[in-house]
Amino acid sequence: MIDQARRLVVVSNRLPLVLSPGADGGLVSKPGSGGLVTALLPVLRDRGGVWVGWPGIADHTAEVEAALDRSAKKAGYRLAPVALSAEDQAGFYHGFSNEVLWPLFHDLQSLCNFDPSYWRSYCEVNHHYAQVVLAEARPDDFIWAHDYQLLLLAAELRRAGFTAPLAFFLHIPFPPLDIYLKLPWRFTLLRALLEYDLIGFQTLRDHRNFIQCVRALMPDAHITHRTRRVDLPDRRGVSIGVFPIGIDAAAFQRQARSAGVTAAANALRAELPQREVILGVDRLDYTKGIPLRLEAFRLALRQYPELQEHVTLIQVVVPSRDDIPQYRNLKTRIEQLVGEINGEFTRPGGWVPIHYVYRSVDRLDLIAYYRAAQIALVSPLKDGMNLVAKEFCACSVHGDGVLILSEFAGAAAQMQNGALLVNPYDIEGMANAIHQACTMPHAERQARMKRLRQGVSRQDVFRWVNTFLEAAIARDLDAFPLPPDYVPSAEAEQAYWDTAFAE
Ligand code: GDG
Repeated sequence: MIDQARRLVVVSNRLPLVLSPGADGGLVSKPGSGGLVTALLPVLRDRGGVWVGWPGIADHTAEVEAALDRSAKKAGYRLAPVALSAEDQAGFYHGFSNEVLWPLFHDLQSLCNFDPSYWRSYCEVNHHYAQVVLAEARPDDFIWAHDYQLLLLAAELRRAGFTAPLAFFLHIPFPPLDIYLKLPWRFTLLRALLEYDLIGFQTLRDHRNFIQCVRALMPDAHITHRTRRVDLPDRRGVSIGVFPIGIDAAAFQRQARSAGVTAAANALRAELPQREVILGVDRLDYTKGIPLRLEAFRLALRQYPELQEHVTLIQVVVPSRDDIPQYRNLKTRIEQLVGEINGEFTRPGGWVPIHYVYRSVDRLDLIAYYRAAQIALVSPLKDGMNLVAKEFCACSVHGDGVLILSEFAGAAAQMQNGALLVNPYDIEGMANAIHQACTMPHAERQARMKRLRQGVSRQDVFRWVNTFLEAAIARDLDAFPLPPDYVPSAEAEQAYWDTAFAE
């Protein structure tokens, strides 16, 4: 489909930088630091390319253009801004993307607001992104679009007669048929998605759900190659692949060992002597399962009193989308639970069971938290992948951390052999897993973490980018091994219940 010579055009909701007012009244830009940017940077530099997205500022001015030009010179690739008005942001981003697609694709249909004006705005803004791509791209470029904000982009580009190869990666889950069916625009959206040439999902679960929707809703679709190809009359075939995203594991390891992080982690540990530090790090989001996690921690302290004064939960919550009422309510609920739990258990000797941090922390402080913690508690109700789980393992440089991970995080498929998997709705099961992690023999911790660290290093974000681009070159995906699947096992569950209630 593509060859090595093609330029790469990346399209995502946001450009990979943050613009803010500078001292001289102009704008200064800070390059984005996420794994996606790090991994794509060498590819964009080698092949040359463009990144298309919203610059993060509502008013599109000459100053924005100038700041982007300066950033592009430093970055080594072009940054093409999509100008969005405050109204566009409200309907397309806050509305359809975050109040319809986000909850629906995470199986939380009751939180959806299917406002028809949101849909119209989503269509218009996808058209708008397509116009910028058309202005920037050459016919022999390769276009790689990212995530749920751009499901209609390929259809918009094809309508305009654009013929270059188009690929798409969905960072969040794809829902099962019964849930997808609730979407009033289900046929249009699915047909539009199939205008891409390659669609990548995080896990086999998402791939299975997608194929199930295509089978049910598109009787004219022909599904072949062990469900990795969909053909429709009068269209070119679409390849469907599974590409679990990774992190820049080497960078996390290097930074976790650096002198600054070591000192910060030691200082944190010194404040919490003789305690197991359990860590939770999440954006403020109802999909991350924070209230149920706090309830499980409370139950663990009640059910296993020997844990009291010996464990501390550090919960970092990063503010996000706090203009949506559900997010504000979630914050109130979290703060109420933290207050209740600290009120119930805090002891005069200085032990406070939960240290609650509600702000964004800088990257090195985050890595210091990862390194200082012995246990990470990652319990989303559903998650495309969950990078926090992988980052914790990369930073557990002594190799003795324990990862408690939701079986509904995409990461569970790759990490099931090392993590303690939990059902985030099962408060008792999570409380037992907390106890199990706190009392796990050192040798078992090391054996589990070794497997996890090997996996995270091997399947890093560079491999993810390369595999995705290779899949885009290949005519079919038969040569690409499928990643492991995760399905709960009845035997393991029975064994768990047997031991949980054994005298
Ligand atoms: C979407 C999908 C999928 C968090 N707090 C701070 C901070 N972070 C960084 C973490 C991590 C990232 O944010 C969060 O990534 P997640 O994967 O956990 O979640 P989403 O933001 O929901 O991402 C998800 C991902 O896309 C990639 O495909 O895994 O399933 O929902 O990298 O380190 N970084 C800093 N300070 C913080 O306070 N510097």
